[in-house]
Amino acid sequence: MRFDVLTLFPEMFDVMHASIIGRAIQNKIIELNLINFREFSKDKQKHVDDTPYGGGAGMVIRPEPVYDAYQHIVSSLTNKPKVIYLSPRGKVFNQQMARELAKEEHLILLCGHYEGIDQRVIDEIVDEEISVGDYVLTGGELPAMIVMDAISRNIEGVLKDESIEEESFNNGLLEYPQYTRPEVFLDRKVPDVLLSGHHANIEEWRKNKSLEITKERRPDLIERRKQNG
Ligand code: 4F9
Repeated sequence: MRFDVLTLFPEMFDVMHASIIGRAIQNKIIELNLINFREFSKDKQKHVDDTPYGGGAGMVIRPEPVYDAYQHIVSSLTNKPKVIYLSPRGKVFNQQMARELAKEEHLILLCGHYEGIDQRVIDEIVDEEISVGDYVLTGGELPAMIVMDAISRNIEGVLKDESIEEESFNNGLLEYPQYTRPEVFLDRKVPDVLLSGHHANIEEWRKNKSLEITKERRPDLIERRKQNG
């Protein structure tokens, strides 16, 4: 999978080189290209923003540097990659979207800052607008990293020891609790069934715990599971 990120703050993406995603980049399973669209400003002082038509607070990103950076990426390509704009107005991201997007071979992620990006370039180049939750951030960079992380761990070869099966949301329920040594910690004992070696009972206990925790904390996920069969 190739990710091209259009951003004014490419240095924020340094954290993508740590841990599991970092290993996937090193192993060439994931390619991460950071494009600072400020470099496409034709302004003497490399400005990319201007005051909003109609008035109001804050600044708006001008359409030309975003469009020129986009053209720089796609002009030499035969297959047009899907363009995702990270925005609180987008569809709220979930695991199903992460699995679907993991099937793409190339994605462009557009990160806004300030009060937003001129609507005309969004209308021209964006295929999908995605929100990572109902709160406003200072920019689309952290959402872009969340989306890339969630997509990447669904790509073959990205996870190794870390298992892709049997985790939160893979059966539409929250994960059951996990325990490791010691057997007793601060007077709290590991549930007996997990020490029993009785695999059918362990599986049953875990399934029940998943259901119990999901009913208590996320009843909406129980309803969604019913609708999705
Ligand atoms: C993007 C918030 C996606 C949530 C982008 C300010 C954003 C966001 N999900 N907030 N710029």
